[in-house]
Amino acid sequence: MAGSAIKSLRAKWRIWASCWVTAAVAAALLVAVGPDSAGAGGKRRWITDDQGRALVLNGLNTASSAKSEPNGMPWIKAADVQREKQQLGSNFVRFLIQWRNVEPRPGAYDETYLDQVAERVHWYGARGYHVMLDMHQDVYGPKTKGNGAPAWATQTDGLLVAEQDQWELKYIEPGTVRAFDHFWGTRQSSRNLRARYAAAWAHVAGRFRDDPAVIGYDLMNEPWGGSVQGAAFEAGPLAALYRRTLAAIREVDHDSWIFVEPEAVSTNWGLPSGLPYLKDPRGDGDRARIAYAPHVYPLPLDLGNGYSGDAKAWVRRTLGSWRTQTERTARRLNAPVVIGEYGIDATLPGALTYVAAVRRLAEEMGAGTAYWSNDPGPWSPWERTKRGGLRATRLLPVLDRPTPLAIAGEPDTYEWDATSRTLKVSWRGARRGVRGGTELYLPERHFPRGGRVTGGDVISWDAKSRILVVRSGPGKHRVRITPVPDTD
Ligand code: 9MR
Repeated sequence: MAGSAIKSLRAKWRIWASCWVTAAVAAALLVAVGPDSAGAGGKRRWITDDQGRALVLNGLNTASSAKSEPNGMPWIKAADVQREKQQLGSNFVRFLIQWRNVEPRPGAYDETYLDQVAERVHWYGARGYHVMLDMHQDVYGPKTKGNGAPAWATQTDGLLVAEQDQWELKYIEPGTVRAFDHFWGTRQSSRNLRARYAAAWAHVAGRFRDDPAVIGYDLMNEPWGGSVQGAAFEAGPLAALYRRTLAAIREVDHDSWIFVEPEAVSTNWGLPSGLPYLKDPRGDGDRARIAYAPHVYPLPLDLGNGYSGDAKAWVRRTLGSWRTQTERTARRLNAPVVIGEYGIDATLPGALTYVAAVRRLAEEMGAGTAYWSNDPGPWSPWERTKRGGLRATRLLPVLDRPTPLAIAGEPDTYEWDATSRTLKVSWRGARRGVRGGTELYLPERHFPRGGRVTGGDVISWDAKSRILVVRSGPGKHRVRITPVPDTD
């Protein structure tokens, strides 16, 4: 593209972005979203495994490629899941599904599609992964030059969607705005698409409720309000859809986690969310299983910058405000946090430092992470070779980071300190309700001869999976793991 065209595109994007920042800040100031502590017990919540251990979910999104495949399947084979397990030690995947594939005709669910999803879920489950099913959409659906919603659920009233070089700009095309308005019911419409959406989710939940690999459901990727925006959207039609879908899912699945996202534009950039407390029909407080799954994409990176030069300080500030806002919303929702997406073109200057910074932020927040995405290319830990194979990119070693995966008790802090090459983990062991030890992933690149533990007892070490299990029990635990030196 010619330089001037890029400039004008950037200018357009900047104008849109700055309008958004202003509008969202104003909305946040003007609209009361309720006290931060509504429904919250104050302490951080954790997603737990079947042994009652706090999970530190860590993995990738699978996969952007699924969006454009007619059958909705991602590019992976079982061997790719195996490769990921070996090379990254992940225990989590955000797996993309789409409404258009689940319900190709109104009320008719495609069981063949769900079987194929189940087969892939099994590839992960067999390797110890927890799978979050993400009902993905970008720009509503294929009929609005996006992906997600079926054609039968897309009503544009003849309004157009022009192609855009920056794909996010299609969100403000008239046809897209209209399709969302019809979906949210903010225009007069004869059909209730939200009821269909909730029913489709209940069908999916009915199909996966007994699958131990599936940890829960991400109700909608990056919601967009159409012509109703900001807190008016999040506390209005979005919360209403979440409540309806929650109720429908809980009719069939009492226990899976339900992940909710805020409106993406604005919150991805560190601005406040107006999402209100959502009551889980299974109970309040520690009974509730609603998790908060926002994305983080600082605006300067959206504009094509790397994590360098002037943009770096801006991105750093964005990460700070993103954390403040995310923790605020999570407290309001009484929800643990999983960063459903973070990512960058890893060939940009400073990109690797940025990815490490987000991982560090997640450690500080006690948040899970799913990197966007596993699709081979410049954003990914893998790229295609000329002969069609896969090889690691510069990003892979950054994502392959020492981390606890499951903590047998109430986590206090954990951190990979790259400078001192120490994994530090502290927690309070529980008297009852938690079984097993604390599981730590020690990648070969940092711990070639395994880990030396101070402050705790080793239960087991598996050099193949690189999992070290440390004993827990009532009381405070503070362990440090350093690489076993060559001379030992
Ligand atoms: O990386 C994806 C890009 O290749 C697609 O063109 C685009 C539109 O489908 O989606 C990108 O992925 C986005 C994801 O779906 C939602 N969050 C932001 C991701 C990166 O832009």
